[in-house]
Amino acid sequence: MASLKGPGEAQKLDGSALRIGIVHARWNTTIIEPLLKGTKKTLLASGVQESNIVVQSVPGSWELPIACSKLYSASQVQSTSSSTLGAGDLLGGSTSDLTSLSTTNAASTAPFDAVIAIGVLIKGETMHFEYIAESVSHGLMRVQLDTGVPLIFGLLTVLNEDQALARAGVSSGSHNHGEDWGAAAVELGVKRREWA
Ligand code: DLZ
Repeated sequence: MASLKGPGEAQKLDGSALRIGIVHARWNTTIIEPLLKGTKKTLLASGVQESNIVVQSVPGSWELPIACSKLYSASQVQSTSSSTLGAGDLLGGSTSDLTSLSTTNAASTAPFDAVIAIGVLIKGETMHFEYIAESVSHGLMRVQLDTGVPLIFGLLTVLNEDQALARAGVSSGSHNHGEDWGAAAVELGVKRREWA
């Protein structure tokens, strides 16, 4: 029987023409890594070419809105110039720690069809979690509406590590939410082209 929760039946969409950007935080890397893997797995299974997936990282979730905004606007500039965009270009920052999952030298120079923000916020003893979760959520929505590029919300806001592991497909029998984020990016990327 289908689960009550979740995104419903997967759409069978062709992502082969899409270019997708991913920005992930490095905080809670052991959770981020499987989420990133799950996201890429669905993108590739939907036909997105590996060379058209650009992955960059930032220190923590707080930095996701500015990074997604900059990554997208850099891809718009790139589409009208000969400059290249790869891991490490972002905000003049450093190369992703998860370099084995990162893709540089994207084949396409078109603006991204969708951008996926991935972060994991785990509640601690202070109000830090509440401030970051709310600000980052609003920030990502603002970037999405201001730029017009679909920005997939891959921010886990969990109360403890067990909840995080259960949403990253790490706990036995659990589902990797990254797979849903990849599917959402393909669906919204295809729809964005139809809406244009
Ligand atoms: C400082 C901090 C804390 C305490 N917790 C998290 C977290 O659970 N998840 C996350 O992605 N980032 C965390 N950060 C880092 C902030 O997001 C940010 O990177 C720093 O405050 C620097 O701006």
